[in-house]
Amino acid sequence: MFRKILIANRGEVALRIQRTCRALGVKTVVAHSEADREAKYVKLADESVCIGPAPSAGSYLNIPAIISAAEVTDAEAIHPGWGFLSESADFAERVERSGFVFIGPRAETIRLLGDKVNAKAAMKKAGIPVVPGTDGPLPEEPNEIVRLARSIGYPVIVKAAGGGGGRGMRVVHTEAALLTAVQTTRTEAMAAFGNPVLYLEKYLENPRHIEFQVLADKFRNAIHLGERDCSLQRRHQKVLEEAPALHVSERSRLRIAERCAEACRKLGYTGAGTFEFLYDKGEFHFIEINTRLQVEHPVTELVTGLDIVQLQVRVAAGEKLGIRQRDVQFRGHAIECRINAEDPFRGIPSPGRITSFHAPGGPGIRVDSHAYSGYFVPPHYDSLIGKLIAYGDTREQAIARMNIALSEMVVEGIRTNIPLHQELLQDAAFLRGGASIHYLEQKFAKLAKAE
Ligand code: MV4
Repeated sequence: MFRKILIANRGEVALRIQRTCRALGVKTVVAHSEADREAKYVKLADESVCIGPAPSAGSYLNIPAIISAAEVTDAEAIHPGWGFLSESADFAERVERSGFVFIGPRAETIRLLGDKVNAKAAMKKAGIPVVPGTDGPLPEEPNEIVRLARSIGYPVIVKAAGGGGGRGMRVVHTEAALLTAVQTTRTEAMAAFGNPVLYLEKYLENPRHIEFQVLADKFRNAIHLGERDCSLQRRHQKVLEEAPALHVSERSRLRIAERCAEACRKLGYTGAGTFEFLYDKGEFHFIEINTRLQVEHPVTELVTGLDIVQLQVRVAAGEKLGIRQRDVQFRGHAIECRINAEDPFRGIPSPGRITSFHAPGGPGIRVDSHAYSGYFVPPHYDSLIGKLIAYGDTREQAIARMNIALSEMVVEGIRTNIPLHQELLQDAAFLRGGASIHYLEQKFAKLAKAE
């Protein structure tokens, strides 16, 4: 096991990684920006190094500064958390070349799968159902593009190979709009990702977003930890996630999950990963894979009883996965509410000083948060201040526990989206389960009209 790990991230995930390191007896270094100097999780770490100014370009995205911090503190491995450099193949490569272990997949795997055209091709080859569309990059020739879109059938969606997570895509409903949309998306893709490669897919009108968690070691052992339903989102930001996914047969969930694990073995994937699917009319369609730990990993931890961060660290240290697929037991139901410092119904960030903070508790309640009374939420980063995760033997019990937890929770001095979660937990479509990725945006639109 490592002696010391450097955490190249901030906030909630920096604390989450520390907690696992402490359980493993591993020392921690937090690399932080000037804006995060006073945060309690920074003081809680064994060591801390200021790596630059508040804007992340000079700190959390500053590769030389992070590597220097690992050198001066004599850390052995670097955990990138989520966001920032967590899916940067260049970062992973420079970490390894500098003699440290990157806690995540190999740089070449991140590079391959970060290109969505390559990722789709690799998954198709590994036996995973993908969204119907072009089998490679979109050609430049206009007649070819028109022909491909016709063969897929409208509506289609133009996506950038370098995009993902909702960036660099455009829905096209008619042939008349196709070529302009392709041109605009190509220009944007070049500017945003330095990569003009595009691809086309059939646009699925009302799908759910269901993703599968995998873990793999360096000996081609791979397991899946089931799925999460992450359909409730707004502007590509997830709001509430749960496991297991409702109204999908166990047989079809396990079939896809097993294929994801098998794809990891074939690809020589290592570490934690998430396969994202659109679920539409009873079928799963792969869209992309995230090669990092995800914000919503706790719901999977609660239904499996496993510590995903611990397993991530262990496999990075070269240990074999101690768990076989048949050892993974799924039990109960878990729901996560993301607590953001924002105006609840308009979704505008609300940074500032938290004057009073009280975390809920009780049976089946987990709070993952770096916030406390007196904490200043900096305006420079995303507005996530923590997560409330409720577990129950049944979904009904998890919802009941979450309602109590939300009513107990106190955050004063800033606005939060707690009222939105309280509203959502009473919502008939949420209670039925299986709402689509557009449900929450539509609900917001209705609420705005009613005002
Ligand atoms: C799609 C789609 C419909 N059809 N692809 C958005 C984020 C990126 N991960 C892929 N996205 C989508 N791709 C096809 N062929 C709809 C979306 C989409 C979406 C997907 C997951 C979660 C939320 C979403 C919100 C809007 C659109």
